[in-house]
Amino acid sequence: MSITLYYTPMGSATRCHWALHELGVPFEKVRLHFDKGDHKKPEFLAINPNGKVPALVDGDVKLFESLAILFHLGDRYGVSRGLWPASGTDARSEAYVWSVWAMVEVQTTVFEYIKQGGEHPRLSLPRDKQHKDTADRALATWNTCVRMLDERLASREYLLGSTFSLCDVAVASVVGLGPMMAGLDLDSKRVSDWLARCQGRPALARALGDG
Ligand SMILES: N[C@@H](CCC(=O)N[C@@H](CS)C(=O)NCC(=O)O)C(=O)O
Repeated sequence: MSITLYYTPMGSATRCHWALHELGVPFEKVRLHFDKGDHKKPEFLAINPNGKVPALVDGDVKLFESLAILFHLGDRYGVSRGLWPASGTDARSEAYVWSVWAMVEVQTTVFEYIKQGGEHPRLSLPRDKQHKDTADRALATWNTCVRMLDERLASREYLLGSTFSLCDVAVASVVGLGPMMAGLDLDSKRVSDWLARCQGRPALARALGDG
């Protein structure tokens, strides 16, 4: 069965790219070029009708949405490799909770902060259109998210216990955006240390190097 990842470097596809290297499964990569409109061409829209990267073809199944791809990779290849909890276990349910939380709560908060309080050339509103109250609320939510992670990591080295899993890929790939794209502080040594452990994984370096 062959796996093909459609990607651009340094974006939502990176978490899937990272996960594939963690799993050590063979895969092909197809890099898309936004400036050439590759992501809106009919041959790519036949794989991802949403016209965005990442997309993944695994045998007969065509997938999009980076988190759904991560779940698929965990289910299909991660359990036997100790990188994803077995189906039906409490740990599997917790993996869903933290991964979805990162994508829905944390990522939305980071992008809201960038839009309303940041200086990103493409993602921030012009200064005179930004709402300070909204930016302040996003900052408060960010700090709550960091506190939640701090508590979760108080008794565990990684999100699901003593070993790294694809749940850490999902959450670290989002939490890392706060400091990197929005200049948000990680006001917890425990969380910064966990993020550094995740970001120091050779599989991530390989994914970034491949890009
Ligand atoms: N929720 C999607 C977001 C995908 C996404 O926004 N990808 C960006 C690159 S990071 C993209 O393809 N942008 C092209 C476009 O919006 O036209 C996911 O997690 O896969």
